Amino acid sequence: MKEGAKTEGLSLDTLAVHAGQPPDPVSGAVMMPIVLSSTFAQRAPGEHQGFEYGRSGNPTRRALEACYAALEGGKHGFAFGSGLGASTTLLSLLRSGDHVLTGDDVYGGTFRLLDKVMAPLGIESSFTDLSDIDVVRNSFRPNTRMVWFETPTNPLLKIFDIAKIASVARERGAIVVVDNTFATPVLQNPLALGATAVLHSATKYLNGHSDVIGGAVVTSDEELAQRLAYQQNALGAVPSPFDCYLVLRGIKTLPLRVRHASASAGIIADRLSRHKNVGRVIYPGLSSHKGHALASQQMTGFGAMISFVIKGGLEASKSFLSSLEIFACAESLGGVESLAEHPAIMTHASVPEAQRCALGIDDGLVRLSVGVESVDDLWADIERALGKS
Ligand code: P1T
Repeated sequence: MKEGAKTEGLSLDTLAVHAGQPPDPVSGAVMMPIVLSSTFAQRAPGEHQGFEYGRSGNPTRRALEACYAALEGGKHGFAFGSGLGASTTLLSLLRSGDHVLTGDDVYGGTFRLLDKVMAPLGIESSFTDLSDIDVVRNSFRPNTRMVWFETPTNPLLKIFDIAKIASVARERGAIVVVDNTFATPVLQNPLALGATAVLHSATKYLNGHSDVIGGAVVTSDEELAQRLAYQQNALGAVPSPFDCYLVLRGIKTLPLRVRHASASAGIIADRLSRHKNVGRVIYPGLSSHKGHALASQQMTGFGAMISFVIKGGLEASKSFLSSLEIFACAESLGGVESLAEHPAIMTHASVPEAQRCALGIDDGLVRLSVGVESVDDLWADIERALGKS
């Protein structure tokens, strides 16, 4: 796509391939070059061509940031060295005495950041089920500056109403951050629904090949963007040019991967819900899911994450996870390859046991990230392993 070509009105499939990446004006290279230089020559002190020092800005990173912004329909994109680097940078905008109203079910590392790092700095968080808008309204405090939630949540796949929460937050003067890692911009657009900022662990679907740790924030709020740009440079949690290149490359197939994996997840969730060794199946596409109606309206698909309870508790879930042959038993999600994990022992070990139990992250709970392999092969793998659980 030519430099300066209009991107307005283009579909996500086109933006994923082209956004932020016109052919290189020097060589005509169609793929974004990886500019490794850590510093950029200035004609005279202060006279540069848009880049000074690699932490402050880099051409490959700039392309990725433009691509992030285009995918989420925002004006400003920011790339980080991890999802938690993105979270830390956003949270660093708060001051001691501020309160963050947070969803009750969040990635364990996000919980740890809020509970063990931000709280001692005087930034308090309360973890609340945001499914009921009256509860949301009543959970605001005079010092609530930020509402922070995932939807679907990790690992219980709760669905929260972005538009309603954003409308209450606007009345109260708080900004809304939606972690869109599980849905991706293919299935859900939080900014269009009123969120102030969207956050991603780019490690997951955006990169999509389990070979980069990265993070993203997108916003159209000018003041927030200015402050974020300052903090991004001041805190320095930035990605390498090579990682930016890999994520740009991964994003080109994001819509294809997400749609394919989501279709497979729908089939697998349905089959799981009829299996005798399986208890509760949590998948927003099932009509039994509490958030099914909202997900049908807020998302354009139900995603490729499934959580379910294996009958027989810890022993059965451990045996299932070690019997899988195609699914790898590993943390993370959103890659082309299918993964399975045990949230209580693995990704959510930093959430205190009592809180985990209250939420339903119990010993029998297993989380699947469905990849792009043949759904029949994946189901055969699950069925075989369930036979051994
Ligand atoms: O791992 P990192 O790129 O720093 O991203 C953190 C993060 C943020 N938000 C969500 C919703 C996430 O799921 C994650 C990371 N999650 C895992 C590693 C996991 O297996 O759930």
